[in-house]
Amino acid sequence: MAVEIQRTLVLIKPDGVQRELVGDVVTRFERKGLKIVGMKLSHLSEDVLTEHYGHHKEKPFFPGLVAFMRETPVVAVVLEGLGAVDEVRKIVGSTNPLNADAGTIRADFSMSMAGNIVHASDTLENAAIEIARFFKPDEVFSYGKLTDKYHFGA
Ligand code: FUP
Repeated sequence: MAVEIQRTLVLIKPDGVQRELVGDVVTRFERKGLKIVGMKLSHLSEDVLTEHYGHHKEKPFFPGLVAFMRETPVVAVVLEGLGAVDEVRKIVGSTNPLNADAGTIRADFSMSMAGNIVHASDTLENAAIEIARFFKPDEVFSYGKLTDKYHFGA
């Protein structure tokens, strides 16, 4: 089956912002060939975080997770490209940086499960939900790149 062009959501979390890793993180996605179609700083509310991390609501680490995510604004990014959801998850690495493959963002920049630098959507369905959670429709853009015509395998 041909790989389709997808959009996915990334959040550079407060540890990434505080450790001045925003540029390094964004560079990894750009170097891969993913297109930035949305990007902004956002200070997340408790309500938005409770929705975003709803699958962890009953876990003991949930209050700490919400407090951590509100320490500073996060950088929210929408990335577009062939198979973007899985490609971005590969670049990000496993949730626990100690288990993440070398070369991934989480393995290379962190040793902390709580402070694992980035969030990335895990499925195409969740990507659509999460993009709509953090971006208004007119904050996500469509535009051409010189390299668009070299999407071999599409
Ligand atoms: P991921 O999809 O890789 O971001 O992983 P999860 O949605 O399972 O986890 C979201 C965040 O909850 C993690 F990035 C960090 C935090 N978390 C913990 O602090 N402890 C855990 O045991 C699991 C998750």
